[in-house]
Amino acid sequence: MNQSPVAGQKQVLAIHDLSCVGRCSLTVALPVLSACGVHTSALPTALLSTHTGVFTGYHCRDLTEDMQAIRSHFDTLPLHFDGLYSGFLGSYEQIALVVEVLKKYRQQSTLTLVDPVMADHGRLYATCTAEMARGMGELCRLADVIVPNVTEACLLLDQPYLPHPTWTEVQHLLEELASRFQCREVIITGVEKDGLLGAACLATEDGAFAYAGNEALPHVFYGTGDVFASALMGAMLHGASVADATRMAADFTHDAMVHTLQNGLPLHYGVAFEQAIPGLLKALQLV
Ligand code: PXL
Repeated sequence: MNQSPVAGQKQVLAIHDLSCVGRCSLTVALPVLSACGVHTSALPTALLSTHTGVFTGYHCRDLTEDMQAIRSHFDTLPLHFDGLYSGFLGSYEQIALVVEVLKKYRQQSTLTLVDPVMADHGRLYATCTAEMARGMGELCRLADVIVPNVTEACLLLDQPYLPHPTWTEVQHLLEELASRFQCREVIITGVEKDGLLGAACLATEDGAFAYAGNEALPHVFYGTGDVFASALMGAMLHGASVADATRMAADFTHDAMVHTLQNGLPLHYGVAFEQAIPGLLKALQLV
């Protein structure tokens, strides 16, 4: 029983929660990566009725025990992944398990992307403890690419939150993250520059910084980090450089926000990335 891929088709393991309502984590990663032609398998970390960003009274089940059982079964299968992509975790104990999974499937050519989902706007998410935040650093150490937002970048570096970092401060954060976690590429999302909002990246190979921004929209959106990181993963698996992938993912995320506003959709259900998929596929030259 071989997991033989369709010729040239990339395979990814997405390690995120399943939030039943409110586009984020797996309900973003699976459709976005599938649209990019990537065969995507899932290792769910938690089951929630909604995301935790705005809703209250949500159901949340930590799936650590199930993950152990799933991993044991995976161990009996001839699985191969070209990409490993982790995000929101359900417990501190899970971090050691995810570390083992990344180590098991990581090879020379595997793209390991860790989104250290734990906080935004200077505050930890409701289910994330300070212990978990520290543990996220262990995952980052195993990554080729990390995608924190500004709050997460500051937390990973044990430094006070910078609400509006200057470009020089952003460059410093990128360099510090690359050096502390030994990542090949570092991207920080939610970066303001010259009146735009977007993402900044550093490719350590040539030390080049890049920025991809769009008009800042005066609203609070949810799940946009997942929309960005999933598109970034799809683009990088298609061979895009980190700077090009950052531009495509930033445009895709911005498009999804614009569609959400244009259609008058409620913001707490996440952004309408579905409408932005044709543009992403065009940018990737897949259509
Ligand atoms: O988008 C990050 C995210 C993922 N999963 C859950 C969340 C959040 C952000 O709030 O609550 C459950």
